[in-house]
Amino acid sequence: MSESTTPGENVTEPLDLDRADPVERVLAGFTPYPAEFAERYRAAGHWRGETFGSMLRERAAAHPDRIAVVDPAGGPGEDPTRRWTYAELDRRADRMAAGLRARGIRRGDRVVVQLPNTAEFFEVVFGLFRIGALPVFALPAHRYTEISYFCAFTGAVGYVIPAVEGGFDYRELATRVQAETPSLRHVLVSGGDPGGHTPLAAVPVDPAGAGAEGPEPRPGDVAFLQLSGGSTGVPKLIPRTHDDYIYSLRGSVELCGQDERSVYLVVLPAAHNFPLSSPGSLGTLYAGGRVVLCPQPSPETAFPLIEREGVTITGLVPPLALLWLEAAERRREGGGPTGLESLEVLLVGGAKFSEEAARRVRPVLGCTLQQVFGMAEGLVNYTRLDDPEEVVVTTQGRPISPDDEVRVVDDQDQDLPDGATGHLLTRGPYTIRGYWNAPAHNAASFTTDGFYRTGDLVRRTATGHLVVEGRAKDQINRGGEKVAAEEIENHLLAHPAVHDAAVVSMPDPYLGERTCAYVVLREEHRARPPKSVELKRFVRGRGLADFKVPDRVEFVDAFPATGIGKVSKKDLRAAIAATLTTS
Ligand code: OOB
Repeated sequence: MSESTTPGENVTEPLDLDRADPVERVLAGFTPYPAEFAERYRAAGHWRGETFGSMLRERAAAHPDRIAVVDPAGGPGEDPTRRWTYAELDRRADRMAAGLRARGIRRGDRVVVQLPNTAEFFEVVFGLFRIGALPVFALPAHRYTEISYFCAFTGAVGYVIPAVEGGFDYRELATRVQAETPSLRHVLVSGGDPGGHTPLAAVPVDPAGAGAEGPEPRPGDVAFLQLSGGSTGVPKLIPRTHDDYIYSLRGSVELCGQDERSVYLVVLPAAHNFPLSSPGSLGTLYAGGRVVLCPQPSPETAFPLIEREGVTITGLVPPLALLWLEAAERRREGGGPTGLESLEVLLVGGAKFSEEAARRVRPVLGCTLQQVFGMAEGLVNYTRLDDPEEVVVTTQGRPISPDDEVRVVDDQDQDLPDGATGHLLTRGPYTIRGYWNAPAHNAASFTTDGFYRTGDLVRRTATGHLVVEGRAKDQINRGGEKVAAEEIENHLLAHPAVHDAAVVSMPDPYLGERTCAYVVLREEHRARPPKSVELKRFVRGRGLADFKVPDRVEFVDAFPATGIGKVSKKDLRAAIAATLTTS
């Protein structure tokens, strides 16, 4: 661990990005479902040969005038809210697809999409889906380190950004990344001054124009690359196909009781798997419902939108659910209505939701809680709408599909009985068989017969529900935002005073966990150690998402060791937890 690695270094056998055909390049990094499984999933009716392009086309034909997307922070005017019908979204996707094709973007090409919760997100993503180019779903919080890695590792030809958002200038970031990434030909800027790049608004063209035709993607094609929460030095990319993802949408829509009357509020960053597909915006569009974009997750922004737009369903990570519960309680104490009367279902997931908070959802928010335990790699568990309240508040649900195979095993991969806590392994019709272009990681993250090692420690109840008991992967779950310990350790190790670093979780009443970096200094720096804040500033200065900067830094002379001489993170976690309870 004291060896410093830079992003990209621990990826073996890098893909030949000079291969001429972009589709071939994607395929070369993709582990397909074995034929007998694919046949089984088709025969069961899970995979129905749909693509995102055809899905939107069909919905637009069936109900062209129904509202698909509502963006309250839209263009200038008295009521700046933009409302796009299904026909409008479909037309915009066609025009975007044609414009992207006319600029040379082809089926199989990768395009990093880093947009806030705006209507353009859907215009761009469906435009890309339609030509079979792959969105790479970056989060707004990602910075130079992550973005430059995604662009280089995927050989991205495009990068789509806002101009300035949350005080951060994405155009400057794009300029820097573009200068270093030969493949990156197109930087498209949504809204505001494009700052020398191409305005996104200049891309769409009439699809009837020349040069706009091209091959359509197939249902078994990779539709996009999602990001893994990760536990290694660099994030891994998750290839999801149209077939598998649309199946997870259909299943989610059913289990969450969604239909054309559903109004889903996108509170979390739109590109994350949870608000995208559980059932999320794409599930809502699948069901023919309405997607409302929330520019900020705070109750001050979200509550008035819920009231005005008649939102029926939304998804939150536990810290936000706590914040909403507090705000709604204050409104109730004030004697007035909460304004949340339209809300029927609240999904909470991404991190463990405490039983105590879960019990408050129905009385305080007046809606049904559904716990979600999902992962961008595939498997998603939901508590059911008709589960007894005890099950809803004490478990993280059960899998979507009868064909989700779930194993709970000990350290030797031996199956454990119900009630015992062990490692969760899973395989099924919407769980990947491998990360994209990462053979070494895949050997460790999947069993030889294709089960994904989730890194989660769970127990299964007699009813088949899963309870998340902990984690074996070296990751901190900061209220749903995942921090890979190794990635942060590598950044700390780049500091001249740092001899060794070990990043662990520490308990936090609000986020569940925060990050604590234990640091051993080099001999010569021990007399005059750097301040914690200096190390935090150093990590931030490396240009990475803010949520990854350690919350606390502790200096020690040496790390506790396990029996075989590895750093005992268990002991470090216990030490910081003890420090926090006594201080
Ligand atoms: C969701 O996806 P990711 O890919 O950001 O993170 C997956 C990991 C899981 O392996 C687990 O460690 C943790 O997040 N997790 C939970 C949880 N939901 C996710 N841990 C405890 N309780 C839960 N309810 O986080 C995600 C994807 C789709 C839907 C919902 C969440």
